[in-house]
Order: sequence, then C-alpha cells, then structure tokens
Amino acid sequence: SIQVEDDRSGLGIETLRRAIADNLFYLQGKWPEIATLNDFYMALANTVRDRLMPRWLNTIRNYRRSEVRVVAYLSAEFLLGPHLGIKLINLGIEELVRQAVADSGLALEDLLAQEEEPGLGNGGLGRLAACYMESLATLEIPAIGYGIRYEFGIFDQELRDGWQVEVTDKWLQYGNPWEIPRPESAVMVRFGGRTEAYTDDEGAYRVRWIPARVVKGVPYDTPIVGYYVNTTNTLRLWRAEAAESFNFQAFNQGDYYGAVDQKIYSENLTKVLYPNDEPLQGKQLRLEQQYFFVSCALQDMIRLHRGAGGDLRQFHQKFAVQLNDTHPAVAVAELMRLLVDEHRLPWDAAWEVSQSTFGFTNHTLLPEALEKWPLPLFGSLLPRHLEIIYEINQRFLDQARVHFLGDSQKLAQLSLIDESGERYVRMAHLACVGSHAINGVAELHSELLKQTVLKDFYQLWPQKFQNKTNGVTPRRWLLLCNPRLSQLITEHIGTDWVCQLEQLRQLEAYAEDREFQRQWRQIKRAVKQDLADHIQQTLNIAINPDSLFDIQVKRIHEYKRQHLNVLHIITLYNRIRRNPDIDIVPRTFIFGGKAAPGYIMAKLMIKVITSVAEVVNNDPQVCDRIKVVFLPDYNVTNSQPVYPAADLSEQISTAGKEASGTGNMKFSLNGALTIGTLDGANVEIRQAVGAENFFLFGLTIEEVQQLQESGYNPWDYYNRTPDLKEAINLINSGFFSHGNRELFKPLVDSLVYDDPYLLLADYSAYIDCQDTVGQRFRETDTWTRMSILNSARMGYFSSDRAIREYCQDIWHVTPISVQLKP
Ligand code: 26Y
Repeated sequence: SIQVEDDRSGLGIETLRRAIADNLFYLQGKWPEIATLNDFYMALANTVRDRLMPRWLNTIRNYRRSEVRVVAYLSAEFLLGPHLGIKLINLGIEELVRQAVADSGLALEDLLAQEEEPGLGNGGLGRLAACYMESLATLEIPAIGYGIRYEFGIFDQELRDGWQVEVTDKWLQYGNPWEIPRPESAVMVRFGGRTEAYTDDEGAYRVRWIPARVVKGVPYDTPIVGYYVNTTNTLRLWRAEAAESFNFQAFNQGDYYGAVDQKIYSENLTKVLYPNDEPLQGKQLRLEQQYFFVSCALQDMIRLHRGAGGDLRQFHQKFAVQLNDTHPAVAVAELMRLLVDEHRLPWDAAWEVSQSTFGFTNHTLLPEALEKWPLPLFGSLLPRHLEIIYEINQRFLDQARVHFLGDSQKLAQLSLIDESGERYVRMAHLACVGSHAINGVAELHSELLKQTVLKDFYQLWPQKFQNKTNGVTPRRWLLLCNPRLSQLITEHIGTDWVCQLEQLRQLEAYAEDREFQRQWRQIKRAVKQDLADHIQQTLNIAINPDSLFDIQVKRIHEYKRQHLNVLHIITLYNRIRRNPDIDIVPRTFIFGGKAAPGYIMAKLMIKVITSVAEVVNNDPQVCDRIKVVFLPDYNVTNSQPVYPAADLSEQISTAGKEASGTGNMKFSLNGALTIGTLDGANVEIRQAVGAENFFLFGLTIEEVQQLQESGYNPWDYYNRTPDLKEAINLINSGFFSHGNRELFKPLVDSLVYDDPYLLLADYSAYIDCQDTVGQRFRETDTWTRMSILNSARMGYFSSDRAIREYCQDIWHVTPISVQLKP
C-alpha cells in the first residue's frame, strides 16, 4: 500500500530526506550544489523543529487550563548547549535522521558540528537551569523558563601566547532556527523617574510611578522537549527594543538622530551577558537587565493567569516561581507593585500571594558574591520598588523585633538595607523575606547557609530552609555525550536507566565481571583515543591514550585551585628531572575554562598552565610521560567529548567554597574517579560511590576555620615542605617564563604571603593522594572496578531526582501528560 506522509511530520527516512531538501530550497534558498554545511544544518534543524510543533502547541494549550499549576523558573542564565543533538535523542529519531542525512550524501556529525551553541550563561548556575528545564519536560511538568535573550553570550576564549583573549560571541550571526519571536506578546517595562501619591476614585491612598523611560520587552520562545514524551515546554527569553521603533516627536522636531539614539539605548539592555567574578559595583545596566526580564516575566504570567479567568488573589495557585539565585530577586518587589499599584490588591493580600509564589535557591557562600545594590542607584532606577522594599522591610523588622526582643544588632543584620557604611539594598535578604522556601544546592552548602550567611533568617524561620542537591540530566551527560558507554550499559541492564538513573545500580553486579570490565576499559580507551585525535588535530599536541587522563574543566578561579593542580605537575616534573629514569605513571593533564575578563589573577593562572605546558611538553627528558593541555574555549559543545574521556576528575576547591559543583557529577557518571576535597556535592558523591572509590584529601571545613582563626602562615608551609618550595621556586626563577621573574610574581606572592585558599596547607595531602591515584591506576582491574562502581552509584545525581524534590517540597506541582490533538 502507498503510505502518504506529511513532509512536516513524517518520520520515514525518505520523508525526512525530502523534508531536508525542501527546507534547503524554500528556507535557505539554496540548491544542494551551492549549499554550505551551515545551510544543510539549518535545513535539518528546521526539519526537526517542524516535528516538534504539534507537541509544543499542545503543551502550551495546557498552560492555559485554569486548574494547571505551572512552574516559572526565573534565571538570568540558561546555558543550554547545542539543541540539535539532544532534540534528536529526546524525539527518538537520531538514527532515522542519521540515515536520511546520509542518503543526502552528508554525515550527521558534520551538521551537528555546525551549530553555534547559545552560551547564555557563565557556568554551573546557567547549566543547572538548562538541566532543570530538560528534566521538567521529561517529567511532564508544566513549566516555563524566563530569562534574557542576550545578543552576545559568554565570550569566546582564544589563547594567544598562552594568554586568554576574549572574542565576542556572535551566536546569532547565521540565524537561530530554534526560536520564534512573539512580538504580539510584547510588554512595556518602565525605568527611572519618580513616584506620586494620589487618592483614587474610591478615596483610597495610592501611589503612581511616573517613569523617565520605557522599554519594550519582546519574547523569543524556544521549545524544550522531554525524552520520549510529548511535553515540550517553553523557554521564553526577552529582548529589549525601543518602545516606539520610531520616535515621532523627536522626528517632528527634526531630531532624527536623537530618535535613533533612543532605539540604540533601549536595545543595549539585552546586548551582553555579564561574566561572574567581575565587580558589579555601579553596573547600572546589570540591574536594568535583572529588572527588565523579571518585569517581563511577571507581566506575562499575570496576563496568562487572567486570560485563563484567574483571580490575582490566587496567582500563587497558578504559578510557582523559582528565583535562581538573587539575580531575579527584584521580582519580590515587582510582584508587590503589580498587585498593589496596578491591580489594587490590599498590601496584606498581595504579600500573602507573593510569599506563597516564590522559592529562592542560593548558589554561593562567598560573601563577596552576595549581590547588593547601592541605594542611590537602585532608587534612581526603580524609585517605586525602593519604596516598596522599605515597606516590606519595616513590616519584616517589626516581626523580627518581636522574635529577637529588640536586639538591635540582629535587626541591623537582618535588614533589607545595609546601613553599615554606604547604604545598599541586600538582594539575598529580599529573596529570603519574599519566599516561602529557601534552599542550598548540596547538603553541606545548605547546612553552611544556615550557620553563616543566612543564619539570622534561619533562626527566624527554620521551617523555610531546605536542601536540594543539584543534579545533571543523564540524557545530555551520558546518552548524548557517551554513546558507546550508553550502549554497553543498555546491553546489560536495558534502557530504563535513561529516565530512572538509579537503575544504573544494576551495573554493580558486573563490577567484578572480567568480560564486562574488559568492555568497559575498551570503551574508555576508545573515547580517550577520540579526544587524543581531536587534540592532535586542533592543538597539534600528541598525547598517549594509554596515559592517565587527569582533567580539570571549570571556570578558572582561585578558590577552585587550578594552581594546586599545577603545583602537582611541577612536582612530578621535578621528580623526573632529579631522576630521569623514575618509573611514574604517564599522565595527561587536561585543563579547560574561562577566566572573567577583569579577573587578573585568574588570567595569570591560565598563563601559568600554558607556560608549564610549553616547557613540560617539549622537554625530551620527560619522554612524553607528562603532557599538559589547555583546551581553549571550554563551553557545553566542547565539554561533551571531555567527560567521557576522563580517568580522573579534579574537584579540589578549598573546603567550604564550592556550593555544589555539577561537573563532578558528569565525570563520575561517565566512570571517572574523583580526587577531591570535602566540599559541595563531593561529600555526597563520596558517600554514594563509597569512600573506597573516591580519592579524598585536604582540610575539612572545620580545619580550614581553625587554621584561619589560629593565624595561618603559608610562609611556614613553604619553608618546611621541600618539594613545595622547589616547585614554587622553579616558577619564581623564570624557568617557565623565558627567564622573566616578574611574570608570575603576583601569583607566587599571593600564595606564599597570603594564600587565602590554603593551597600550601593542602599541598602535601594532595601530592600524597595523587601518588595513591598513580599506584591505583596501575592496578588495572581494581581501577576498572572502581570506575564501574562510580557510574553504577550515581543515580541520585540525576536532575530528574532534583526536580522531583523541588516539585514535591517547594512547588507542589504534578505531572500532566500532553495529548496530541490534531
Ligand atoms: C552577579 C553575577 C554577574 C553572577 C553571575 C553568575 C554571579 C554568579 C554567577 C554564577 C554562579 C555559579 O555558577 N554558581 C555555581 O552554581 C552551581 C549550580 O548550583 C554550583 O554547582 C556551583 O558550586 C556554583 O559555584
């Protein structure tokens, strides 16, 4: 019989091939003969997008149903990574498409490589938001992500002479097939100006805000499809535009350029993502970004709610809004403004609604990373919100005064306004007061929150505090990035693990199985070979695929201690120089990560890594036993081949500094062993995989605190640890810097005289632990067994588990399956 398939929905190989050709012709305007690879990528992307459309539209229909509660995830960052690969997997059409593409004379891998990833985030926090969006869809939870459509995402990193150079990320330059602009749903956002009291027609006292300028927010929607489900949620990112694309008043006065200025000024708002680890002091544009997307999001939610016939007093029953760190915390004041000023709810009713609506996730303990805005800046940009914050604060402090019996120091500590010197608005305090739930991102981190930065709030409201240990999506971080290992796993335990990661535990039965171990090793060897080939081709460095791949990939930061890793490399190097015949396990040290453009010390850390690499890689004495590689431009795309190839995962932050970490989970899931401190989620990973399958070293938080209280002196460690002294002296001597003794002086001085992250205190323990790693790596079967057990026991760290917990304990939402209606 003849099967008639629609070119826009059919999944037959021939239909797919025809659809690609059709899109190439009608959307790209190309014949195959003159099409670029990117044209083919676009044609394929549109072919996939077509097939998402029925799922997406039917999911959106559900949002409007009055009885459906929707999660709104507010985040200034969504670090999605490339769409095409994961969408093929989640739709279950990867092999069909591979064949259809092959029938067109192309390789799917080449088309996948064309995609410019949307780098709309810095690192962990943005990537977490992306994993959570994927899990929400897979778990069939109605959800919308709200954020900013930055025209330029996180900068691209190039290395010149071993230094980081930042290059603008032009991710939109060839167009973005995954988004649909919705200009009909634009909203207006106001800034500046002043407020004015008035009496309304019912004689009630009210305030109106007379803004100085208005910006239009236009939503761009991206579909996020779940794994083998119809649910396809929306990521709605907002772009700023001039409120009037043509300023007639200015034009009539002949001021054409003034009108254009206004347009440029407005569009500046969503131009660029701010890097973390940069001081934001006085960065008015950053606060504008935050308020802009938050206001857009809340207006959008209110419209949706009222459109479905909802009463604003029940807003919290329609939406559970999660604040991803304090970046969207101004939402608390904005919702109050919308409810009280614009929709005339009484204050108390509005406050009830607001508190019931918001949940707040904190991602940091570093005091310098807590957001606060100078009061004059805040007040001039958001005059009405400042008044509202004062009102919230007054009522809050009245309540706290009763609890703390007038302890004025406590009240000053709790206040939403920091008045200890120059006055600031404390965004974390606003988020805490305005939310019904506050959570950290790993057990240890959540405990420390209660004892340190949010201690006073914990005393006031212990019941608000929760832990939600982070997780990562197994679809991207195992199935997609490591197809070989995924297949081996599936051959042994079936496919259920993809959505029930705890099923990986069944692999424990094979941990001692010689044949399984052999296959496991063979796969690790093959993915290491792939990475080695890639490094050879792109960086022209030959690495040995049988060496121990020792990998540290993450943002470059002093607290993450990439330079501790460097001290280990130099220590090994010195051993070889002292005894060229020394029998050591060959290692390949791989680094990757970006430094914030203004973070001088982090940039110097990159330079020290690349400088050590240059010397060690080219020293004939080393005989290729040590290789050091810095992978430039570490991002989601470039990370995907890295996790599967690791033997050893470096998670070596100073105890108490890393809130959770999520890279640690990706490595272990892919069978790497971890060398790590008792920090963030390392603690729980170690518990899960078993202490005997984890290389632990270093001071505990308590020991760090004790040492710092008793007066830590790194200089003593330097003097009494010969290997350490030798390593540091070698850097200092100019050995790695062509004789230049000044180059690394700031780094060395910081370590020897200050060492805020206690590298020298942890050095010996780290080296000893690394020696154990080396010995263990030689016991091939033991190592393989440990590797298998790591993967087998990582089920807990799925973002599906994390999202289920958020749904149960914070959002109170339940899954709804999406029906495909014609
Ligand atoms: C203020 C602004 C420019 C800013 C932007 C981004 C400040 C911070 C950030 C990003 C923070 C971040 O990525 N934090 C990380 O969140 C992860 C997810 O919870 C944690 O695993 C990780 O430990 C934490 O450092």
